[in-house]
Amino acid sequence: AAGAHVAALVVGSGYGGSVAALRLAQAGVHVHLVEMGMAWDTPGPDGKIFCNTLRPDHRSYWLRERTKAPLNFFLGFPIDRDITRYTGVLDAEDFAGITVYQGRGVGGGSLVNGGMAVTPRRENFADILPGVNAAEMYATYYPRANTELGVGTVNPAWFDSTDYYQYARVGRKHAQRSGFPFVFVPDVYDWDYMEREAAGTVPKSALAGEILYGNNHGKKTLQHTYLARAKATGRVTVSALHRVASVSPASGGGHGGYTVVIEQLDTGGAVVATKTVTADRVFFAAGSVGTSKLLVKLKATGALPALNDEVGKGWGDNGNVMCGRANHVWDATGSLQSTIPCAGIDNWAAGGAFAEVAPLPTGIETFASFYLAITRNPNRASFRWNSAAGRAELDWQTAWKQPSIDMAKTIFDKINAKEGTIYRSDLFGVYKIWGDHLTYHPLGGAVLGRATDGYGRLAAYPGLYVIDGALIPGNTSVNPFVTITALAERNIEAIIAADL
Ligand code: FAE
Repeated sequence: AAGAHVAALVVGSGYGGSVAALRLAQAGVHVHLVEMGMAWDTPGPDGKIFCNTLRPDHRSYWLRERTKAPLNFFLGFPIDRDITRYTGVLDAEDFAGITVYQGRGVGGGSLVNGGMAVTPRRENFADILPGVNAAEMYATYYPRANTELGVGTVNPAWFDSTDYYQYARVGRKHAQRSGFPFVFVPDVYDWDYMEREAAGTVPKSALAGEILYGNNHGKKTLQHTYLARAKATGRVTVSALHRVASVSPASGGGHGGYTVVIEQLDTGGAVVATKTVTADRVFFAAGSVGTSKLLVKLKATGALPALNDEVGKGWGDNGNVMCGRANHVWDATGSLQSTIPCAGIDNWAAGGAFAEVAPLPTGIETFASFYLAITRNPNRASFRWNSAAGRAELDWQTAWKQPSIDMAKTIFDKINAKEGTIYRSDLFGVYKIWGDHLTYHPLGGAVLGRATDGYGRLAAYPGLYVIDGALIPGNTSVNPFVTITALAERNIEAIIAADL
């Protein structure tokens, strides 16, 4: 309602926002959680909340007339199809040199991601965030994040016997024959549930191709973990399909809090109402891209002019690059594939390459091994406000993926040489080997200790904080959400102790 006042307003309901909401509420603070995407708590006409990866409908993409699948070709043919424009769960947000995939809805990226829940090696963490006490992170905040998120690992005996991980066992064989360490990767998918899916005693999700546009069962998304506990406090109000458009000091500054302008959206993406709320504190948790875009806009348009010049900078793609390999006919990867990746190839020894053995759940035998590599890539981009166009732009260039391709080749050139195999060139276009046009892991744009103080405070504006992936300077060396969660746990604890 107009003129409403809230103690704490959280912008976005992904990992950072969910941690902030829970911990503030537990400390007795009333929280208004504002999320631009849908609530994703109501089944559609088919009885399901989310649609299947193989049969995308209007629920799949955020405001698109055509799907934009990360693997957009098969055997050289485009696989995208027309859909009805709708506030779907996956945003494929196009910038000049890169498409950035993000979750949209209550639960943020947890709604669409693979659930791979990886704690980085301590020495890598110390390189990436040298200003953060690593001993504290590994003794307290990483364990806390892992517990709250419900992280677990596949039962190795089941892994060895199920048809659904044949593709990963082929990946293991090839990795080991080339001398690479092969590791199981923890995940927040309920592994017991997956075994029951295989046994046919519960509805299938991961074993029925669900992942990219949401899982109807099995995955412990934030809706089932942090957000469920936050709501149970009775102090958290969630507004879905509401987008924060502006934050500025109320009554010209001082201690009057902040005026937050919120746009209510319909499922076609149109603004149907504009509301104004006053908040004592605002936590930016709109994700690396969402928070960066908001902050550069608010600085440039005069709403928050004293934000420092580091705002918008230090953005990276976590070194994401994808590729496929064509196997011999005796190395079939299986027509049945679990969508949940559970293992990977570690060649961090080469200076920075980890490749998850990813599923290619097409429902038919492809003889393909598919990988998402996370690599060390030093390139960083910036968000800038384009006042003529009225939008924030990112200056990433596709060619900046080359260090990631070079790193990924330290793994796959060797495996191909050993196995006598070649790269697939039909998955990302016609004769295109590398998926170098996208990232799943946007990071940075409001880097800890640069755009903010050492705990995410936007120092020029008491009561404004960043608490999401924007704090991390472009790379985590592994899949990022455990680190985003652990860092948020660390920061909110300090903020509650010192500021409230
Ligand atoms: P995020 O989860 O993106 O949440 C931000 C929320 O803010 C979203 O719900 C937005 O809709 C909302 N929002 C944005 N702007 C506004 C606004 N102006 N007003 C209101 N709300 C707004 O941020 N990571 C892993 O660790 N393991 C994986 O296996 C993995 N797989 C992935 C697969 C896919 C396909 C994708 C897209 C991502 C994957 N990720 C994975 C990345 C992970 O989901 C991501 O790093 C986190 O979700 C980022 O968390 P944040 O809290 O920063």
